[in-house]
Amino acid sequence: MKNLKVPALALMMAFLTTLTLTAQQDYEPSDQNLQNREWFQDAKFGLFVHWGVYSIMGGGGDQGIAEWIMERKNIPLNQYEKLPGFFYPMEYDPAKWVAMVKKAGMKYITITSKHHDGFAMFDSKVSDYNIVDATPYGKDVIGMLKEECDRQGIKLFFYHSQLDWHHPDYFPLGRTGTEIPGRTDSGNWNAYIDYMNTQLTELLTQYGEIGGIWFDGMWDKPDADWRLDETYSLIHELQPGALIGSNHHQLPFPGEDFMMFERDLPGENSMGFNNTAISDKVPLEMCETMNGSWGFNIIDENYKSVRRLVQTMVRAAGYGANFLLNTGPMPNGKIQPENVDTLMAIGSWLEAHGEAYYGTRKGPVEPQEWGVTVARDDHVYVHILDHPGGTIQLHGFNPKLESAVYLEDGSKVEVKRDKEGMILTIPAEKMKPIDTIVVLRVKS
Ligand code: FHN
Repeated sequence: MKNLKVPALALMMAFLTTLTLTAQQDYEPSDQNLQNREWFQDAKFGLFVHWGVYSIMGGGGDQGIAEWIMERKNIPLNQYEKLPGFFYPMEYDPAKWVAMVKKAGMKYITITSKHHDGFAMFDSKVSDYNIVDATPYGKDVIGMLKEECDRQGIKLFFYHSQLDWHHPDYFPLGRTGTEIPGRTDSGNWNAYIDYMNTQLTELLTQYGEIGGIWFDGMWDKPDADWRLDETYSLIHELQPGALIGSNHHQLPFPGEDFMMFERDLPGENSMGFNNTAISDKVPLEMCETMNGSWGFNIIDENYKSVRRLVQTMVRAAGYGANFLLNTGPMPNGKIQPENVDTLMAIGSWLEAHGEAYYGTRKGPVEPQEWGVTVARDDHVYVHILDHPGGTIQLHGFNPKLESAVYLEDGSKVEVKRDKEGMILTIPAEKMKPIDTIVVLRVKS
């Protein structure tokens, strides 16, 4: 979110509290929805995809989030509208994308159906400003991806921006994009919400069963009536199993099925907008970039290391949160090779250590500087991420054990106990560069 200062944040929070009243108050998740929430938490790891006509500009030579270029450079509306005319991703191969996702150990994809620039990356009938009607490519990249996801057993979610810098009825304007020349100076807000609901209906009826909708952008208009009740009811009526989440940085509103944290672990607030409690009612998800941008940025080489990303993924699991790792595909339709390399390395790590990750939930010991615990059935996995070796106290956790071994080689781990809980002794030579995993089998 752009330059969000503290007073603005406070205002936004106050508004969002009143918004909960208009969300889907009487919502009872269907059985399918509850099952999907379990699936989601078991699945744990997904690919976030920010792909749009902004990708052509590759961030325009600036560091920073490239999908905001229309706003950052104040590109006049009628000039930005030329971009779709250049969008021809001739190397787009959804079969390759999905195969890559599987090799990376990911179980779902969340792709931008529409970002803040208002351009629909799917076949929309309600406006021509979409990939089929406005680009020479003329194909529904999202429909193609969905077919491949179905074929290869990957779930597909849609990121959908409620904020829209392009639509003439997105008026009064919000906090962002006010300097973009050519934006509307009048408009019918309710007509905009109708338009958004029509596009959502298209997304929920054209592609078979989807994973859910990942909303973003309400924060742009802290005083608007977003008619959330209607939108959420519509989604749950069309696909009761679809999971709804919204990146409004608040505890979930009624009608929402999961809660997300942007570029911060739950409870952290390095970004300045994750200043919220952590829900214990719905599944959690953390999203993260591989460099500093969501959309493709041609100059940003500030890539996070595999070690850092795996450790963040594992730490997120220690809070009970999924990890949604982003890539910004290039305008030719290929995934950046640097990102592919990183994903393959994470995939190899997961192949060897996935037992201690997939299907787990937050463990019995609160996340610590040294690492986290996660649990599945009678197994507790202790992930030691940042520790020189020596003793590790598991505060408040002292059950009888069947066994305590290293995941790596099955050898025994020395366990002592005191009144604080269990103490593991990990010799320095047993420490792994990314994650040293101890498997505790608890006696029932
Ligand atoms: O403004 C967007 C941004 O471009 C990106 O989509 C991220 C992803 O979480 N969300 C917004 C900022 O909060």
